[in-house]
Amino acid sequence: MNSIFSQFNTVKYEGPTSDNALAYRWYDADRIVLGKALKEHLRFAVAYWHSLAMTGSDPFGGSTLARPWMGAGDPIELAKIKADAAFDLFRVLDLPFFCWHDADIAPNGETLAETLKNFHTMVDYLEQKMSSHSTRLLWGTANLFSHPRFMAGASTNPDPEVFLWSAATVKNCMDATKRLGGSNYVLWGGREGYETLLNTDMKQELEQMGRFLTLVVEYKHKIGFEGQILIEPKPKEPTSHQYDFDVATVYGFLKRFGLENEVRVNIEANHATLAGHSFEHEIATAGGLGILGSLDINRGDALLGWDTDQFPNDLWTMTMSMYHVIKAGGLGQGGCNFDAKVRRQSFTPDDMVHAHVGGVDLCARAFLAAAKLIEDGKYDALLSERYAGWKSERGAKLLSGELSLDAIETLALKDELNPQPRSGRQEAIENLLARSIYTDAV
Ligand code: XUL
Ligand code: CO
Repeated sequence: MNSIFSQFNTVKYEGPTSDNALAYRWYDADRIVLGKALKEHLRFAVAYWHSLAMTGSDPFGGSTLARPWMGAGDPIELAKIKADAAFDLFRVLDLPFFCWHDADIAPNGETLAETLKNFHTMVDYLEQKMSSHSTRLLWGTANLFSHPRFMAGASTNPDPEVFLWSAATVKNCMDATKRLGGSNYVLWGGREGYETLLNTDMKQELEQMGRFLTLVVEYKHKIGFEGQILIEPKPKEPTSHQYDFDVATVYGFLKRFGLENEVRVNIEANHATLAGHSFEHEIATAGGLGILGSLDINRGDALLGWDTDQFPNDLWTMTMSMYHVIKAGGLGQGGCNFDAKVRRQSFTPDDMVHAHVGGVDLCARAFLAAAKLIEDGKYDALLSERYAGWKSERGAKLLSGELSLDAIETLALKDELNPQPRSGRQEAIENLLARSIYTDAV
């Protein structure tokens, strides 16, 4: 079947010295690193919404990416042409996973029943395509933000009818994710937040959101879905305040509703920076809390304050992010989903391939550099030296809970304390990391 991607051969690994622009220079999928193949550590996924559904429009101009499935015609037939192109792109990139929203793969209908019928028609079609392709589903999700009915939120909407619509939609998206063998189900709170507190009963809305998530977790167990349920934090955009602000806020929300052992997080790089954090900060936070689920890979523009969703190109940041992923025990059932889009001037099919090749290689190179850092051990040694006091008998006793505040006072006076300042060694650490990261890990 011909598609806009048929002209491209499958991208192959050719090593760092290759000058073929459409080759992987770092992503040697079967290479064993830290005891496992690179492709199993990274579990790359293509995002259907950016790579197939995006039109290139922005607030100042219309579509620039004229794709064959975007013209006039029968909406289901066009969705099938889009799906054919999607699987052709997966073939070209040779990546193991993809992700979708319901609205990316199937057209909306006039009613809820018609919308769900369209959706299941397309899930059948994807199932058929997956039977002859190796690409698997990393996660499915529901688009509960684009249609005007969601303008004041989905589960947090002041109108319970929108809650009903959203719950029915998520139930169907979870059924489809299970049917297609998905590893995760994601909830990004598109418009779960507010534009102004002046018209918002925040306490009421958070109760609605907690109830909604509880329903999702109950349904997961009811149908025996073995994937992870993931919340994707974001602090703002499209609303001025999103309730799932960052990893720490999401953890507080999960604790409040008793869901901290049921739900993990899908961390997106550009969402982290919008929250005033780094990507690695959010990963380290989730790792420390035991809720790291999956990653949405992209980058923002340091000069712009919104979610530009560009493909990543910063080796330092990605290496430190991968370092914290490894320290957290890896991505498990999660993966690295390219929630990234080409710029609106990059409208040719080869732009889409170049974008993914660069992103894949950056992540693979960063993972190799992080693994090298860990195997080399010098950085970890500096860190453990800094905290060595806490490994001593006295340090362990302080954390064990056996000493009260007044017992600690007695101990402090008896020991004749005289703590000495010690260097934080930031520049020495930065130099050590720079030597390690920018020296090719082949
Ligand atoms: C929006 C975003 C979404 C989620 C899935 O900023 O990241 O695409 O990843 O709904
Ligand atoms: Co995302």
